[in-house]
Amino acid sequence: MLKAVIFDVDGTLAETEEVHREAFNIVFKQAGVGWFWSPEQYRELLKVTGGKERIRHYAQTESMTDISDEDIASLHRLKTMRYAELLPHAATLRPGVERLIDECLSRSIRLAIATTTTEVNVDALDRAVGGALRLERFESVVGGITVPEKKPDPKVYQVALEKLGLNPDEAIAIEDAEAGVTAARGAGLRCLASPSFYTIEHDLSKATAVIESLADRGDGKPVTVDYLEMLAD
Ligand code: XBP
Repeated sequence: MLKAVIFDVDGTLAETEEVHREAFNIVFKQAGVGWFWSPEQYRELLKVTGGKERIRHYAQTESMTDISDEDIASLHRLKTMRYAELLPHAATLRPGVERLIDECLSRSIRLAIATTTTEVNVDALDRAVGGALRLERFESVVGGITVPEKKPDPKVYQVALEKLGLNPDEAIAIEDAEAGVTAARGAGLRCLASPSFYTIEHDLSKATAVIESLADRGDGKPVTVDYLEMLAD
């Protein structure tokens, strides 16, 4: 029986990756490191999950071996601040997200978040969309600070399940990216996947089902709680 839905954030709740990219680039410019991530580059760089990990990976590809963990942490801290400033001008929830959250709440389906992004970014997203996420009704928000092991590691989903006190067969994950699907499946969860702007070419074949969006499964019908309950491995 379905008791909870665990949502990914970036690309699943909202198309936020362009905002992350812009925030990274502003901070790189201010810091004078001479880096700029184009959308094409960023598509590749997204294979490295987590902002700090992405910066470290890029520094290595640029042969910048003397960059310290403190330098990376400082760039990332500034990027998180910049992201929160940019978000209100850019964020809208993806189609069908608000409707599904409302239906879950009205049917006593519990809600949680499992993301690699920094936890404060989830609050920033809820504020940017005027509280439409209903974040105060989510029982747990597990992110990259709580769980340093980033997706595709299943840890973030395992911790979300622990916090809910549920077995994997009592919940379902909603994801947009290959690493996220791998993480959810690794934790034993069913996983509904809906590709986003940056993950359109990802291999989502490990998902229980792949749909266009939460508003349109591909046949014009939205994702409902009944549909989620029906999804089985
Ligand atoms: C997506 C990510 C994140 C963001 C950056 O996370 O890979 O790393 O791009 O976030 P998810 P931070 O899809 O799991 O929400 O800079 O805060 O790490």
